[in-house]
Amino acid sequence: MVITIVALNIRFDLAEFSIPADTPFRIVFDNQDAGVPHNVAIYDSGPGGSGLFKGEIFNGVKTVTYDVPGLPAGDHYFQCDVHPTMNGTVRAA
Ligand SMILES: [Cu+2]
Repeated sequence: MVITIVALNIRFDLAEFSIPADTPFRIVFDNQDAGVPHNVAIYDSGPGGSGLFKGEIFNGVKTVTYDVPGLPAGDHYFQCDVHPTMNGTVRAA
């Protein structure tokens, strides 16, 4: 499964996405903010939860594909570690 996430103007273009639990997937992360570093990191519950995945931080404009390991069933949390106001929910079921 492939999820595409765009970052533009210090915002993600989606607030949540759903994936099958315990199944590796890919995130195509399109950072369109020139000269601005972003990433996508996933935590088990919310900010300060255990890290499940940490994508490389990189400056735009650039697209990087992350290989993400399978996540346990449940609702998790994703954010940009550089800008924690960029965040949303990952639903694994
Ligand atoms: Cu960011």
